[in-house]
Amino acid sequence: MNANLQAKLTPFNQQHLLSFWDRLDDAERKNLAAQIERLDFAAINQLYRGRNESGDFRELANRAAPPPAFRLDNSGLKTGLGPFCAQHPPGLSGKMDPTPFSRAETALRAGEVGTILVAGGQGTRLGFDHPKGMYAIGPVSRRTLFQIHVEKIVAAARCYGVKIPLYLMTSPATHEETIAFFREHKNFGLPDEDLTIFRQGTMPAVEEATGKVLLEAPGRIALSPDGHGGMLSAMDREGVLDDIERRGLKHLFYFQVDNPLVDICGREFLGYHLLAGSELSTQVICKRDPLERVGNVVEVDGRLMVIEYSDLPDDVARRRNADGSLTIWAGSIAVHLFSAAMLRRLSRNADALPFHVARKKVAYLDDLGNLIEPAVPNAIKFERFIFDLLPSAANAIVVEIDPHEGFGPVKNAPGSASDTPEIAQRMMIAQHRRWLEQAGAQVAENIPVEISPLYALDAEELARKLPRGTRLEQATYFA
Ligand code: UD2
Repeated sequence: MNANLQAKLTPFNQQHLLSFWDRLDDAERKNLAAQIERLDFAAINQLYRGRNESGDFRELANRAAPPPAFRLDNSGLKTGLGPFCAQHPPGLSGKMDPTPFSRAETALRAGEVGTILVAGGQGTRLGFDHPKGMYAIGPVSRRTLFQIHVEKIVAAARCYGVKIPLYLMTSPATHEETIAFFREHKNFGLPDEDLTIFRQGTMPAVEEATGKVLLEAPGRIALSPDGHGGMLSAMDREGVLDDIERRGLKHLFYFQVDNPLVDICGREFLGYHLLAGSELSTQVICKRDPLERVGNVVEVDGRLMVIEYSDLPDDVARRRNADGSLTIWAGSIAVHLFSAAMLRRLSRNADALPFHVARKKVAYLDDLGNLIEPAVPNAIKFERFIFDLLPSAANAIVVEIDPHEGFGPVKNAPGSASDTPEIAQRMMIAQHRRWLEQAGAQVAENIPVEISPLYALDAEELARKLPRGTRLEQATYFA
């Protein structure tokens, strides 16, 4: 028995982690010892003790007001949006105003913009046994989510004549396979020096009834990713923030791996972010269903925050205004712009992001060493969410987008009721059909069409490129 480890564990009643020590070979002992050394058991115990205190969301939701936002109908420009309002008197049409576009283009041309893709999730709901980014989603091309995202970045870099780096976050479960996939495909055209794949941290799962850290094998603690909020400390630890500073990047466009429609570095969103002097901007959609599985952006006591869909009481979610619209309407699609300076500042503040508690089924070894597959949630996992930076950000803004132009999440297995690959593909086809028709093409009914960003990044570029009189009679992929 290892006395040092025993001494570390005893004050926190976690000695059971060494129950099978005598059965382990040297390599297993070394691994287990390293896992134990890395854990802060005092902090874990504290989180466990506070597991029922993490926020009274009903009370919070009752105080929540809809956030000021740039609405699609332009109404939002009237509301308090910091310095932006001083420059843009009420009534000015945001959609028609060229200023956000030109501000965005200036920042892009100056090489001030980088991208962050979070891809540490395990994609269990999709029923796909690889990193989700490897899922083939292109309706005609069968391109993967990773390829589609990277092509948008490569195309934008080419368009503005700059480097746009990608910082891609993985977890232990997705890291090696993601690296191998990018290597195999030559990074889909992104230069090596512009791609950083970094790994997020982990947290142990603890038994809900006792607070004991669970073993998943005799020599291995059950660890899971620490949530996409783990990005902040991982960027610091892995030198990503240093790289951002070295390159002089000022703004980071953040997105999730599961949304093939995301408008990466889109000029309107970036332009509003810049004009508002915002440290953290958030894209939202007007929720189509009160219980839609998106975070709810609200204002509480004058500060913006997100109440996750799973935390918002149903009756509060269903509240409506006199005109029938949802009171809590702004659904976060997890697309943000962060100022680099804010990320650096908050990465040094250990409490910037609280842990959320999730009750999950976690397979574990019992005292006798049998692997138990629980039928009901038995364990607590701790996760940080990146959107919890919102209340700490200066001049934060909210920008509404049309979901047809930027949100087609791939979450659930084919055939499910919502957020499936088929639905996302239909949306991709519909968007590209609209672009083609706007550019004057005739597209036969019911044929799939798809456009690589390397061919045209948006409807405008397509209109410039597409030969006049284009008629499409069969499935077509513009590469
Ligand atoms: C997320 C948002 C939700 C809404 C929705 C839009 C959270 C908690 N909720 O819901 O508010 O915006 O997306 O589609 O984010 N990930 C990591 N590491 C982790 C966990 C997740 O990188 O430890 C990544 C994951 O690979 C994915 C993204 O974060 O790209 C979202 O994760 P999710 O699928 O668990 O979140 P979801 O769909 O419940």
